Amino acid sequence: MSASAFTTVPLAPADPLFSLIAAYKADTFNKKVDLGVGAYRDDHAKPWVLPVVKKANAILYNDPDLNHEYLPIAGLATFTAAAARLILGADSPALAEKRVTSVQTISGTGALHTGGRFLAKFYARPQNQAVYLSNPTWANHKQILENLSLPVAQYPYYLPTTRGLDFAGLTGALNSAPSGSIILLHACAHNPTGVDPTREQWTEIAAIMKEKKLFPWFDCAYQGFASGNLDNDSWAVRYFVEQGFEMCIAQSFSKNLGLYGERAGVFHFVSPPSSDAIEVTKKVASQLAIVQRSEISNPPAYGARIADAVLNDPELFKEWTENLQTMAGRIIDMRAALVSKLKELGTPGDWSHVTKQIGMFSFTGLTEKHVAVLREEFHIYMTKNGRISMAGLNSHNIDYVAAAVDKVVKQYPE
Ligand code: IK2
Repeated sequence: MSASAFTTVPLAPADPLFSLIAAYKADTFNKKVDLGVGAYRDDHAKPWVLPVVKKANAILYNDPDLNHEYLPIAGLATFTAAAARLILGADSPALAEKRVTSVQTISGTGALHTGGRFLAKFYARPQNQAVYLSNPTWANHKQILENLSLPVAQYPYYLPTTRGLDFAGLTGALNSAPSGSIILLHACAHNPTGVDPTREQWTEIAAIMKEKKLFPWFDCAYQGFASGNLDNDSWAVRYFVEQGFEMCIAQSFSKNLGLYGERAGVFHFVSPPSSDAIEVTKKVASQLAIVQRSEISNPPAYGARIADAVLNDPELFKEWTENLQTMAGRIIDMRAALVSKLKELGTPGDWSHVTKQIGMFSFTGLTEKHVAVLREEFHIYMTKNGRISMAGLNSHNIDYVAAAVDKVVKQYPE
């Protein structure tokens, strides 16, 4: 007989992405390629510490006043304020009217969790309306929200036939979602598809959501990564604010500052313009503080200090925008290179979606079988759904990857 009270605990499957990372690390083949993890790599497949982050690090290291005291419950105020200006725009009416409250979180995942906890506790959903997630979406969305007992539903997003946006499906779902439903939207560089709505489509999405009284919740993990321009990549968020929505934003600095392991993120709540907006915002801030205190007490300091230094120093900020262009530019070059190599090889299929898609990922359309063979025979790692992290490609492995893709697609036609 077992001595444990937990014998009935079911064995959970390992996280697919982190298992993929571990399998890649354990692979000893010298030409192995990691197209799995959504983390930027340089042209030698190495993690890239942004030069501006190195500078900010040096400033912190040499600061005689730096200590390791607790941050306030809501985090480093100069960082969260700069983060709000970054996503909303420095001239945002919501900021001018003090309708925004921001709390530092354990990166984007923490921002989703904190936001979800707050919404589960305080957002009135008399018919138990769901949080709608795009189909597909970042796998962790569902898991985070279900852990908070928030019901989740899906809206169509991706059309395999065009490898683009299923706009009719998306707008159809918004039109039929019960009023008060929460709609989780990727602010830019949609994960996993790399497919973003155009500005005209965002405008239409906002109009439907306004009419149907749907609650927007933006997840922004890739600002600056999609187009290389921070303002362009937050256009949708700013447009929704301009339209007077009450909304939430989960913001991550993992990718755009390369601070993956430092866990720097922010959750923002924006009240709609109204005579009691400041009061509502204050009340929300007070409750977010309770959520934070009870869950993590106060957020981690180091990554936030680095981000703070970069965001608040005009020279470092300028250098950051150049670093972002280096990353986004290399990814865009790799998209073009992959398509051109596949065309050269006469690989069956139209690969133009790879250059049309944007941000860290491409949803290639490779099947599960292709993915499995690429891994087993060629040691090329990607998620089962055929998503590739474009940053895993470089001038040294692109020929190898294109030739392997060509081979499997020819060998196993869809
Ligand atoms: N939201 C989205 C849409 C994300 O893609 C991520 C990061 N995902 O990166 C892993 C991968 O898919 O390869 C996050 C939120 C959360 O990011 P973090 O908690 O690292 O800031």
